[in-house]
Amino acid sequence: QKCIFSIGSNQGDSLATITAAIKELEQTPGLDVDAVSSFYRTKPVGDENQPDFLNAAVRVQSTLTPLTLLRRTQAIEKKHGRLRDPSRPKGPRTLDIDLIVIDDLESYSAELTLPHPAAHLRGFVLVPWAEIEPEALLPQGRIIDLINQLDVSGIEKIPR
Ligand code: PH2
Ligand code: MG
Ligand code: MG
Repeated sequence: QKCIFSIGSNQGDSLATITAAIKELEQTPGLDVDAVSSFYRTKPVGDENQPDFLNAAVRVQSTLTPLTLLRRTQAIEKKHGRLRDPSRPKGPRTLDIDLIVIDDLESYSAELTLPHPAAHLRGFVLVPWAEIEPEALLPQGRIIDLINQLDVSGIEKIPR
């Protein structure tokens, strides 16, 4: 299957952390990274009282089950010292890897909702994704059309 991941970080050396996380994804048996977006500096969304994020999107081809993919991304997050402050669900983190879509799968399990329920509202997910897959679709529409309905002024592409 084809999967899209959104990766974010706003604590520590975010550039090094995201670069390492992509390498670790690549080293996963049954998973091939086939496209990586530029990195973007983005204004925090949700909980605004925190540093800017670095965000990127990654497309992979995988033969793993959705829950195996989720476990793998959670293990990579943990390895990078991801601590969750339960009082700040949208607060600062060293590494966040979110599974956005797997093909056109729709899942409503407690553990994994696909597509990611907020993806269509988040410029920091859609803008990097559109760079590597401009024709992509969500249930809400074409991602390039969704981007046009959002304020993306807080999203800045970092030249490679
Ligand atoms: N992640 C969040 C909450 N807010 N804002 C930006 N700009 N980028 C993120 O990755 C992000 C966020 C929760 O995961
Ligand atoms: Mg997230
Ligand atoms: Mg997450």
